[in-house]
Amino acid sequence: MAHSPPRGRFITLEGGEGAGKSTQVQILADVLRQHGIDVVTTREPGGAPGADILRSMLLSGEIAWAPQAETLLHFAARAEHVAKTIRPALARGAWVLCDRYFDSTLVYQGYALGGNPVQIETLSKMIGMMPDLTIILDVAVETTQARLAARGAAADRYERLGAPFFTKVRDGFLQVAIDNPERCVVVDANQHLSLVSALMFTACLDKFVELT
Ligand code: T5A
Repeated sequence: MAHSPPRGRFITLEGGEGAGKSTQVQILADVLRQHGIDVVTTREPGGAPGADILRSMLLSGEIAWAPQAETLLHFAARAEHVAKTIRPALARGAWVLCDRYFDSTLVYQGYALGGNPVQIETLSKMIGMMPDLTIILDVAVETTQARLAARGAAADRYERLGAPFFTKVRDGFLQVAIDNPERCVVVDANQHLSLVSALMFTACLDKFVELT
């Protein structure tokens, strides 16, 4: 009798701008591949063709979205991403590393921009794809600003909101970790890249017996 492959693992990386998520997703993917794991890396908003179209609509700043419209667009992109990329990858046994997921909507559109957290939690439940592990890269606001300045690229809609906004975002992610201790690990991301990578892999070792 044919057996279906075991469901893969779903790991999300969260944190403010410049925390190092995109950099660390690639490093962790390489480490997991060295352990023989099939890894898919992806990001939000985006991660599927339709979701990428919504990403540019959200980040360009061309339209000042009504707050509820902005929240719903993030969830529309997420629904597409889960259906077209995340769920199929997990079903074939791959591990999915996702740069931002629904905690970002709770923190940005909820805590930092004043949206209703209960409604956002309801939408997250509707999506119904819970991460096995969420690593929150915590950086000081000064670190965020220094890294964005060093990168020198044009600021997107959220980066333009500045230090008071970054503070709310940082506090919001720390609150998410307090509220969800079973799936969240906070890593101090002010440190050297290699130390951050090592702490992230330790979090994976602690969570997933198949790595030990
Ligand atoms: N958003 C997203 C919402 O409002 N709601 C949502 O539901 C979702 C999903 C996405 C924006 O959308 C918002 C949040 C965001 O504002 P994005 O361009 O994808 O936009 O933005 P970010 O995800 O924030 O990506 P960033 O590139 O800004 O930050 P990362 O990925 O955390 O950082 P990274 O890896 O690009 O690193 C930034 C710089 O710092 C250096 C890197 O080399 C790079 O130059 N760096 C370090 N330097 C020293 N020491 C370290 N430890 C370092 N780690 C990285």
